[in-house]
Amino acid sequence: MKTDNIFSTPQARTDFVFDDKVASVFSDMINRSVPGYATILSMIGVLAARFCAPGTRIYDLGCSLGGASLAMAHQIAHKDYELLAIDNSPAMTSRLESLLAIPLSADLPITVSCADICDIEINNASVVVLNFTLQFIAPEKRDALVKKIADGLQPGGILILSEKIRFPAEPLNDLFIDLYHEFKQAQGYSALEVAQKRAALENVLIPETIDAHKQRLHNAGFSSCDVWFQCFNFCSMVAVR
Ligand code: GEK
Repeated sequence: MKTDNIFSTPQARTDFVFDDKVASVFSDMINRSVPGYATILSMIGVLAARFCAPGTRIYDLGCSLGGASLAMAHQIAHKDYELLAIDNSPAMTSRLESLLAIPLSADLPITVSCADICDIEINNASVVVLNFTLQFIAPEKRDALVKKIADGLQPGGILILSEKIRFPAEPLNDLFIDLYHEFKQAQGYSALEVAQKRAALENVLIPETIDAHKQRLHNAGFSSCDVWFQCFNFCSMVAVR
């Protein structure tokens, strides 16, 4: 795994993008930046194994290098499903295609597409995954995307929604952000790397509160939803159609 040192030297502030430089170190970056990432992936596999009905589709929206897709494909016992892994970064999808070309992955029912998830159709789904992707979608497009997912899911199907979150109480919000920065330094990132990455994400990753997510899921037609994982300002929810 190539080490992420993208923000290790002083640089002019620019908005974060999922380009080739990021894609080349992405596994290291996300493992050291999202508390509980490996656990979340593994449990997405457990959830998918429970909910993936034969003859249906799974959508991994904003799949990056396919961490969630691979966790699901390795844990679902049957092969009677189609897993659509979608990302709008060509640097990510081309790498994922190469990863899937190895003999060990050859019979996994995964199809990779490079597309904007706001433009695709979703139908006959039993499982949809937005693992730290909705936070990068423009806030005004989020309601329509979540509604499209709800409409494309079969009754009883699930959306797994993982997000960086913000807290309504300012002191608690500040505390969790501070503890998160301590976590990043414990993962080997310097104070400069933490500060420069934070600045680069400021206009790009827009977190919302858990209540705002629950309200949107409810409005979209999900019958129930709740948090199944949380660590500081990172959480994962499951919503049942
Ligand atoms: C994982 N889910 O490892 N359409 C498609 N993809 C998009 C869009 C869009 N409109 N906007 C952003 N992305 C992955 C991790 S990373 C999270 C997801 C992170 C993609 C973007 O290109 C990137 O690959 C991904 O969403 C977000 O389980 O880096 O914190």
